[in-house]
Amino acid sequence: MLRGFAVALFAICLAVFAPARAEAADLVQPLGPVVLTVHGKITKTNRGPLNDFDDAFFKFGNVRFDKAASFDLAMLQKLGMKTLKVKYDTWPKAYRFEGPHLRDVLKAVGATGKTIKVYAMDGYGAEIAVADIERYSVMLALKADGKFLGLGGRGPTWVVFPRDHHPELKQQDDAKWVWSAIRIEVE
Ligand SMILES: Nc1nc2c(c(=O)[nH]1)N[C@H]1C(S)=C(S)[C@@H](COP(=O)(O)O)O[C@H]1N2
Ligand SMILES: [Mo]
Repeated sequence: MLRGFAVALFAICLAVFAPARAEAADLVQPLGPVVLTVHGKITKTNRGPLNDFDDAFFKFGNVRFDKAASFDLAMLQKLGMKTLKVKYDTWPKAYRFEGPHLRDVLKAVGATGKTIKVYAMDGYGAEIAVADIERYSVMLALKADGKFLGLGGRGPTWVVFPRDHHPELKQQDDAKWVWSAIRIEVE
């Protein structure tokens, strides 16, 4: 009787605390080259402050953070690769993109902010409302037509909106379609 009670109590404790612990678990360490760094209002991280020597490229861009979530390609792929076919008016053809949804990237880092700023290698940055990321399933594309987006091209990541699926997105220009994106600041 007492033993049964103890077992039940243990099971309840597991049920109550296990999900909370899973939520709080930090990200794994990237094994391959880091292609995306997320910082700002996030609760899950896997690295400490920017180091002036090691993080030379970020230092060059006057980037600052105390902790961040760094992703290699495998970590981004593990968030769940989605597919999206898009033809922008000015493009020569339609592309079939593959990558995680931005909402899943934000979920993985425990983002709590209302807007994000996506920055590219050339210093370009664009603000995107988290509400739009939720509503439109905005993609962080890693691949186009089966090939990884590379450095010197539009890679390592490219923000792509499902503009052919929503009439209101058709009116929007592509200022928020940041290519060569390497950093996201959650605000
Ligand atoms: N990295 C990066 N991404 C960017 C930009 C940029 O200057 N750098 N310009 C944005 C703007 S304002 C537009 S209109 C489109 C331009 O896309 P294009 O390079 O195919 O002309 O990319 C968007 N993404
Ligand atoms: Mo633009």
